[in-house]
This record gives sequence, C-alpha cells and structure tokens, in this order.
Amino acid sequence: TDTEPAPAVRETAESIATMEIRGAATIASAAAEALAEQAEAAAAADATASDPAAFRASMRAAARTLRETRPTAVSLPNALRYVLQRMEGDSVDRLRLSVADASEAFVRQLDRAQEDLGRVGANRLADGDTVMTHCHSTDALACIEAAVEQGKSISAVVKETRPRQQGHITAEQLRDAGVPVTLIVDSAARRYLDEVDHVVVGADSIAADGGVINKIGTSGLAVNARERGVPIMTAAQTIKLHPETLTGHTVEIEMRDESEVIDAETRGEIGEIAVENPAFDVTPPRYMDAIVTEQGQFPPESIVTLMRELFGEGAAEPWAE
Ligand code: RUB
Repeated sequence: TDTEPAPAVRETAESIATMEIRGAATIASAAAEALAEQAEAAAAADATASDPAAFRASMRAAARTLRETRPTAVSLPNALRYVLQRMEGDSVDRLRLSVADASEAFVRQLDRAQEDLGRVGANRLADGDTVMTHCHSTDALACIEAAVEQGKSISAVVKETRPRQQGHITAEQLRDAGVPVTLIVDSAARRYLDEVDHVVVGADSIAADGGVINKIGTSGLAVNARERGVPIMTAAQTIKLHPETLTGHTVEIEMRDESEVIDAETRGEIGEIAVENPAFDVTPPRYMDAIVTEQGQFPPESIVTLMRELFGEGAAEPWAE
C-alpha cells in the first residue's frame, strides 16, 4: 500500500526489536534517521511523490512501525515526536526537506546533550575514584570519559548484566578509554560496593515522580548502594523524560523472550516451570542521589519542574492515524 514503510525503516525497526541497535539514546538517533530515510523514499515513490497528504500518511505509518519495536525507552517516541512536529510545507519536496533537517537537528542535539551532561556528571567524580556500572549506557559512559578527559584517574567495576551481558560492551569501551576494568557477575555487586566510590547508571525513561526506569537490576543495585553509603547517579539527557507520566501514566516494562534466560533443552530437563524476563525495573527516587542531565544535575524529586518546563501541558502523539 502507499503507506507501507520503506525497506530502510523496516530494517531499522527490526534491528531495534532484535537489539542489534539498543540503548535508549542510540535507538532514538536511529529512529530519527529512519524517518529521514522514509522521507527520501516517499519523495521518490509513485504513490507519494506528488501527494503531500499521502506523504504525511507514510511518515506517520513509518513512525508507528518504529514506535512498536520496544515499549520502555521514551527517547524513541520523543525522537519521533520531535521530527514529525517539525514536518511542514505544502509540497512533497518541502516536506521532505523539513524532515531531513529535523532529523539532523535531533541527532546533533542528542550528541551535544550527551557531551554537556558528561561534563556535569564528571564533576561528581574525583581523581582516584572507582565507579560501578550496570548495563551499557552511552550517557553514563560520557560522564566517566569526561572525568578521564579532565585528567582524573578512574577505575571501574563493571557488572556483566544478565541476561544480555551488555556489561561486556561497557568493559570494552572503558578499556578503550584507558580505564582499568574489573568485570563481575551481577550477584557480586554488593560485595564489591565496599571498594566503590560511585555508582553510575543510565536511564530508559525518567518518570515525573523521579522514578528511574533502567535495565533490570538497577533498583536492587541502588538499594544496596544506599545501604553501603555509596552515592548513585543516573546520567540521562532530557530526551529520557517521559511526558505521559506527568498525567499519572506508568511506564511499560518490556518483557522479553525466555530464551534469553534459559535454553530450551535445559528448560526441558528441569520440567514444568515458569520463566519471566523483564528487561527493566523502576528505582524509586529516594534511592537515587542525582539525575544528571545536559541542563545540570537534579535531585530526582525535583525533575518534575524541568519536565513541566519542557513539555508544558503534555504532548499529543503526532504519529496517530
Ligand atoms: C539499555 C539500558 C541503558 C539505557 C541508557 O537497555 O538499560 O542503561 O538505555 O542507555 P537495552 P543510553 O540494552 O535493553 O536497550 O545512555 O545509551 O541511552
């Protein structure tokens, strides 16, 4: 049909769903870029090339396809909203250009925000500090890398992060940045907190009450860190703020396939059991010391002020039919 998303969009959607493209910020830029590719394709396709309304409809359909891939990281719908709200013009050519410009501006701002928040987060780290990480967050790594660039010597204890072991990505990236890395299994985290000065994690979404939605295990880590007296920060650019939570909505936690947890053979040997695989959890604001954004650091309880400033009275979903 004329609103069928372009192959490039379907490819990006597939890569997000299978986690070849993963992490909230990376997903957001890939989605913005996919919309630009959709605009390119729609401006060249027979059904949409000379029909602005059909072009717009194809953009909304592409956004829906991208939106449906994973439910938890709000940076994805926020990216789609950013681009579609800037789509304007009464010819297909103008529309295409406006989408290309918005997509580029979005990616540029995302990179810039990450750099800026990196400097803010780095100020919380001192020379000689050991940090503990969970999962792989480009925002969290920006803080550690900025501290290293400031000339601070930082070491890292990296949690492997079952079941997908994103800790391996973190370990490699930190090692490349010259940070000495110790990799541990998730269950060893509390034992190693005694040797750690700071826990640094990312976020997929931040709720209006200051709750931090991030990789499963973050909330347990935060509770243990508090018990050990180790400060914990979330590095999250404002694209992670979840507008719908301003009106009381909760953030959907993605449940992933059991095959990530246990292979079919082992499961067969064990017998009749249930397996669940939630990908994220919610850390209550009282267990988080600071949310570090490109606009400065905030106590979690005050993030709602920033959200009201940025979103006003809430945002419609421009990809709706
Ligand atoms: C990734 C994850 C990351 C956040 C933040 O989960 O929980 O901590 O997405 O990442 P998954 P970033 O691997 O399931 O996508 O700071 O890069 O946006």
